[in-house]
Amino acid sequence: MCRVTTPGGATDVDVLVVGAGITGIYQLYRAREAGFSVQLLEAGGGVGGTWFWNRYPGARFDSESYTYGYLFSKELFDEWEWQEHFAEQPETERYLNHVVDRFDLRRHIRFGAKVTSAVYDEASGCWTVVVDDGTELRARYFVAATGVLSVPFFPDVPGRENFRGESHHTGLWPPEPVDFTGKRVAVIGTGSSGVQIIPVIAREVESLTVYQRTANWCTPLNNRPITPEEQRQLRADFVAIRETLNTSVSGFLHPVHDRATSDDSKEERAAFFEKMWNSPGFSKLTSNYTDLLLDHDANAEWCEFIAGKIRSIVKDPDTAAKLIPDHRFAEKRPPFVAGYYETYNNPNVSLVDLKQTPIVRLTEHGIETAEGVREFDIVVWATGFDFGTGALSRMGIRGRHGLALTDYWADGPKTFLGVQTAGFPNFFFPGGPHAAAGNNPRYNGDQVDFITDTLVYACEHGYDTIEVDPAAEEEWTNMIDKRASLGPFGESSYFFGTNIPGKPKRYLLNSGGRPKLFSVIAEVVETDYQAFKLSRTSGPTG
Ligand code: NA7
Repeated sequence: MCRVTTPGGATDVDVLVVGAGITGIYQLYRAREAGFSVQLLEAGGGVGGTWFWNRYPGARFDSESYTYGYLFSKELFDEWEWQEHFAEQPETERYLNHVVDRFDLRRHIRFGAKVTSAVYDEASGCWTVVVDDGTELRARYFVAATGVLSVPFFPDVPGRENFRGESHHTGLWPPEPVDFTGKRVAVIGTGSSGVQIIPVIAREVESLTVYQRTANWCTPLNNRPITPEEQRQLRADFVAIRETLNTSVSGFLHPVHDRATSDDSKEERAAFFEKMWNSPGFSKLTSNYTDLLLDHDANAEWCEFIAGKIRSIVKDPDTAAKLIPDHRFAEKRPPFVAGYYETYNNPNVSLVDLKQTPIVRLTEHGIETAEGVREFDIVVWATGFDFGTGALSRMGIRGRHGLALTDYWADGPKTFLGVQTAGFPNFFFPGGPHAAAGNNPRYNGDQVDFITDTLVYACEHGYDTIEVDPAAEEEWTNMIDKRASLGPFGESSYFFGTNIPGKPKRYLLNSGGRPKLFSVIAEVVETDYQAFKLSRTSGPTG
């Protein structure tokens, strides 16, 4: 039984978790099961994290539901019947509420509690965390599970505050439904969120104008209900599914292809691309030709295949041309869609290409571009997030000698395993910068498991202070930088932070994926946590 906190001692709680998203909930569960006292603070009014805030119409998984949900309990896996291969946001929010109640976690969670500062105290080895209502909590371990896509980005468009109609960001969607019926609506942004909401609201609005800066390579999600037979099979295959997911580089079930484009004739390639087009979600990335992301011609041929699809779906050739990207496939994170291109055949839907006619400003009643003003009742900002470091850099985190995390990371994040940074003892951030790329809950879960095991190890060996060795941090961070170009994504993607003005251009993911994470974790364990400085700051344990 690991307990660090003593009644009336230096801390209120052993482990303070911030964020009730899928990672924070799991961290709460694991730390409590290990015997620590745990408190979770959540800024929102309910659990879900991403699946609480992104409640815009059409928001849904593009990882398969049963590969995204938790795998730590077979009973949980058995009893929760996902309705669709790619669940919509309300189902996911219900699922996460079910998990919290099933494992009696709600009593450890405080909602509406936004952290404004978190400061390390060297004398006691504890963190003092302040909430926006002024409450202070002292914790031995501070775990920020605050997510990588949790700080919505609003571009600095002149006059944005002047618009007098309704404005909503997809990542900050209101709990009460937005009524689009008969409204003139603008959607700015055509990333994964924009292309999800566009076809859904197009059915309700009077008119829809899409403001697109960069076209994206969208391919069909190919979602469908899970049949009763599939439900039975999923349960029968639980162990095999978990094994496949736990050994997969990106945390998906999709099998890796064994052929390069040059292994097939032109006709065979066309047939294979058709198969990819009809395959579910991310398999277009994970199960495509092995040279797709490495060979320019291979990538260009797949792009030309998708461009052909766009031309065949979208009736107006000018609109189709605007919808065809000029970057390679996977330069940006590819979105998956249902009826997106078809939407542009509706007479009430139009597309503005911001590369030809940039936004000049927002007026009180609409949007002005180089071609004039269009008036709207509702403007939807689907303009993305401050990825990776956004939330961590807004929490007032200070480590040893009062060093601000934002100063230490001024040139980009420095981490070990994407879980700790030197000079900030007892602070962990699973699911933050330098995690792997792929199905988030899988590798975020790996990090939570590692953090919990580390806390238990420290506790069992009489330590209560854990701080990564700067040399280990440097090695991991160099590995991230060195392998940045090996990842699927390009420098114009938000994975390099380039969507945020002024943000340093650094790769924010671990291109080594889960295999690299697992191999370094194994080394850490074999060497008795040599990558960390373990010490004792407080008195005897309670
Ligand atoms: P994304 O993928 O970052 O997309 C944001 C979109 O907003 C993208 O099309 C941007 O164009 C556009 N954008 C950003 N700034 C502007 C300005 N100033 N003017 C016009 N358009 C702009 O965010 P999403 O929310 O769609 O998806 C994020 C993740 O959520 C996604 O990857 C999934 O994991 C779920 P740009 O490409 O920068 O030219």
